[in-house]
Amino acid sequence: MPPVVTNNVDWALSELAGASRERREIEPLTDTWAELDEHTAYAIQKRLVLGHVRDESSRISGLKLGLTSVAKQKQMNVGEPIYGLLVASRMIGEGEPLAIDSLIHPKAEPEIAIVTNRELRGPGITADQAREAIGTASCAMEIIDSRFKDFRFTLPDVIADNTSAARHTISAFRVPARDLDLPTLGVVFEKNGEVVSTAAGAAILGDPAAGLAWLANKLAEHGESIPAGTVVMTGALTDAIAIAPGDIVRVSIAQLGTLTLRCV
Ligand code: OOG
Ligand code: MG
Repeated sequence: MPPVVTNNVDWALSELAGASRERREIEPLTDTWAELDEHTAYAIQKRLVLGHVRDESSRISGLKLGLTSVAKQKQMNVGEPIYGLLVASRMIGEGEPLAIDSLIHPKAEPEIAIVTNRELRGPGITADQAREAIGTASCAMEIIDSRFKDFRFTLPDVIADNTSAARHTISAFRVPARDLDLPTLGVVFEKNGEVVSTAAGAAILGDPAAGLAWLANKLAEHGESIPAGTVVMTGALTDAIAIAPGDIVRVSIAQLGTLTLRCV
């Protein structure tokens, strides 16, 4: 129970940090703190992540979008996108295995990662402007690991939990965006050699560029922009799938190649 209202943020931070440290599920923050709002949740997210930044390896290395596809919004019963922070030390290099026992109840999801080539500062950024700001695109995978039991959460809960971000892996093969039509790129997601789902880039709000525009405009509400050279994971293209030791998950995206992750 949060002791007094002014200490709710500290209470939320200690709940979230404790869950990760001890690898245990917790109840949604809003079960106890029903008034937690989006703005406060983003402030908690920032403090949660920055609290861990002690050296270069734990610095913030990019941004991520979440719940940008209809598949994910339906799966999680949430109606709008969210953003979170990527941390350098949580990146899995290509070919490196994922240690499942370092996480609570991880799931994998296929994504397109982009790198911006100019600053994007909202409000009022359009998808056309955002598309111009995409320098390269790559095949990527995110490992999400909500701290909340059964991935049950409201929007403020998942925002405070840094949008379930646990690990991410991005192919080193970066394709110049001017050579691509992101919405029409086909996506195949496989687990242990079987296709579990398919999608196209358009799963992300019709166009990953629309996701990037949403991000620029959302950050503007907090007085922030997307600097040039920012890595952005644009959100899951399909439902996330549970993974266990021994599983091999693979994302293939037309023109962007293939990314394989081995779980141990
Ligand atoms: C929230 C994070 C969603 C995505 O790509 O849609 C996300 C969750 O589903 O736990 O990262
Ligand atoms: Mg994701």
